[in-house]
Amino acid sequence: MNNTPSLRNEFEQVVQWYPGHMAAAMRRIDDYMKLIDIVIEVVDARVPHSGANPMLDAIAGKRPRLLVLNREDLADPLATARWLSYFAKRRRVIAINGREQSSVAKANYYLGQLAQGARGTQRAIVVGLPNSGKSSIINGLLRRAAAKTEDRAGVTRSLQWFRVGANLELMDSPGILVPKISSPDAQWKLALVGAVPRERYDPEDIAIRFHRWLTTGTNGRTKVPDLETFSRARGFMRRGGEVDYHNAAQSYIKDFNDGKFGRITLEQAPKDDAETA
Ligand SMILES: Nc1nc2c(ncn2[C@@H]2O[C@H](COP(=O)(O)OP(=O)(O)O)[C@@H](O)[C@H]2O)c(=O)[nH]1
Ligand SMILES: [Mg+2]
Repeated sequence: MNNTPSLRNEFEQVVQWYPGHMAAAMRRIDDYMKLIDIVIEVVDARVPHSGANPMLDAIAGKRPRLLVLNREDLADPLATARWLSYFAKRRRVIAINGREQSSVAKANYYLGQLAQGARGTQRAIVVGLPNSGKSSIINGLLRRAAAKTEDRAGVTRSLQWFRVGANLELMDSPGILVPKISSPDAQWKLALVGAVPRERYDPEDIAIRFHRWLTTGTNGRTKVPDLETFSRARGFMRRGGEVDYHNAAQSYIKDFNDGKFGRITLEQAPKDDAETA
């Protein structure tokens, strides 16, 4: 048998959407916000556009905000540099590797600046899509933290705050934002970077769409194998000689996220009108 990998959902939703519990999570953030002075938004540097949820603008309101492009180690450095200069005109932004303490320390520095000059202790929350690196960054920030601060009157017991700067406290649990997966493009990209639960998509679809995108963008000159080549090279065979594309695709996606295909950014910064005007 000579099966080939195929797109199951060429004309359909790539991701089976799950609005219910995510909407609840968004409402919870809205509740926290009353206690929050500073918002730390974590976005995967490989999807700076799709990895953000524009609803955060309304949720955060006028609060000072730090945009953290995380996983810079997996993103194309030139693309990240362009995103940084694009965003820097609009807000405070840094690119970091959330797994490295020295890198997270950059966020510490900026947060200190945001809190400085404000009256009284400022309270910050980390928000972002699932798997964007929120917990890693919280852990990084808390590593230097003093002991837990006491609850303020009227604040629910379940929320815990840690002092991370002279007049800055951090909430120990993150706010989870809903992915805004409007276009099929945003859907496969968000699934590929891990922002969508596994049971919500077909990994074959994601691997195939990614490689098709890569091939188009590089005029076919990419060294990244397509799913078929990858599957056969890795020996993903079922009994009877059929290729097991499903499991192969899961490994493919894992390899992408382990950086084995190189540093790849899935979305480029828009050309800035301000620059050309
Ligand atoms: N390569 C890389 N991996 C990261 C980075 N930040 C977080 N991770 C990994 O990504 C996964 C999800 O991170 P986590 O902090 O749990 O994300 P959360 O779901 O937003 O809390 C974990 O395996 C982390 O080790 C980063 O900057 N680079
Ligand atoms: Mg987490």
